[in-house]
Amino acid sequence: MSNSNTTDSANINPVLYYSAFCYFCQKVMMFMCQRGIELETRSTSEREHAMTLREGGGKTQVPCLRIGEGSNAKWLYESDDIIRYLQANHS
Ligand SMILES: N[C@@H](CCC(=O)N[C@@H](CS)C(=O)NCC(=O)O)C(=O)O
Repeated sequence: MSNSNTTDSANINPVLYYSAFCYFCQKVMMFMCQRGIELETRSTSEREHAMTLREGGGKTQVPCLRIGEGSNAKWLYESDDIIRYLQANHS
C-alpha cells in the first residue's frame, strides 16, 4: 500500500463499519472469526457511525474498513477487497 507518511497504516488497527442485516458484512465477520482477527466494529445503525462513514468514505455502503486515522484514513469498500486486505495484513 502506498503511503507517503512515515506511519504504516497497516499497523494501525482498522475499524470495520457494518450493518447487522448485511450479508456482505456477515461474510467479512465470519472470515475474521475463522482467522481469530479482532477489530473494532461500528454498527451503522448508530447514526453517528453512519454519518462518520458517509463523511469519511463518501457513501454509506457497508461493509467498509477504515484503515488509518484522521486525514490519512483510507476507506476500503467491497467485502472481497476487505477480506483480501485482512488476509494480507492481519492473518
Ligand atoms: N459489493 C459490495 C456490496 C455491499 C452492499 O450491497 N451493501 C449494502 C448492504 S447489504 C449496502 O450498504 N447498501 C446501502 C448503501 O449502499 O448505502 C460488497 O461486496 O461489499
